[in-house]
Amino acid sequence: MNKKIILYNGPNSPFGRKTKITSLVQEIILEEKIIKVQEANFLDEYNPLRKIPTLLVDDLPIIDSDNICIYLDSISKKKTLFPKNEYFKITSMTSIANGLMQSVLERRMETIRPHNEQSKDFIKKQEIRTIRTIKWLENNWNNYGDNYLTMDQIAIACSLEYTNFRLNNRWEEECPHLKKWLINFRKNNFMKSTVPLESI
Ligand SMILES: N[C@@H](CCC(=O)N[C@@H](CS)C(=O)NCC(=O)O)C(=O)O
Repeated sequence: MNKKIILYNGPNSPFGRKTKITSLVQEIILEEKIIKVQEANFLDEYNPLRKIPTLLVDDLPIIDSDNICIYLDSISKKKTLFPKNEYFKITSMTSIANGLMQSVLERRMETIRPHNEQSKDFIKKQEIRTIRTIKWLENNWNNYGDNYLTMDQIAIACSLEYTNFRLNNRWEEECPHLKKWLINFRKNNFMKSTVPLESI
C-alpha cells in the first residue's frame, strides 16, 4: 500500500525548496503543507527542533532537508540524484550550499531583530562567509555544462537564489561562470515553480 507523505514546508525556505524540487524531479507524490513554523506547535511532536522542512511518511518523521532528499531519491524510479561514482563530491558540495543558506538565513534573522539588539559583527561575519563561499564555488565547483542532474546542482541553485532574495546579487559581477550557469539552470520548470513566495 502506498504511504502517505506530507511535506511541512515554508513559503521561502531554501532548505524546503531543495526538498520540494527533489520531489518534483523524482516524481514523488506528496502533500505539501505551507506552515508558519514559529506558530507550528503541532510540529514538536515529530520534530523537537521545530524546523522546516519536516517530512512525515505515515507516522515516520524524516528530519533535515538532506535526509528528506535522500529518502525521496531512494523511493523514486527516476535516475538517482546521488550517483555512486560522485557520491561524496555531490554530498560535500551540497553541504557547502547548505552552509551558504544557513549563513544568509542567520544574517537575515539578525537584521530583523530590534536595532539596538543587533550585532554588526555577527552580520558582517555572515556576509563575509557568504561571499567567500560563493567565490569558492566559482573557482572549485566543476559542474558547468553537465547534463546529468545531481543534488548539488539543486542545492547550489537554491542557495544562490536565496542569497539574491535575502541579501543581493552583487556576487554575479565577480562570478561570471556561476552566474551563467544559474541563468541557464533557472529555466528548468522545477526552478520556476518553486520561487520563494514572498519574492513574487
Ligand atoms: N539543517 C536544516 C535547516 C532547516 C532550517 O534552518 N529551517 C529554518 C527555515 S529556513 C527553520 O525552520 N527555522 C525555524 C526556527 O529556527 O525557528 C535542514 O537542512 O533542514
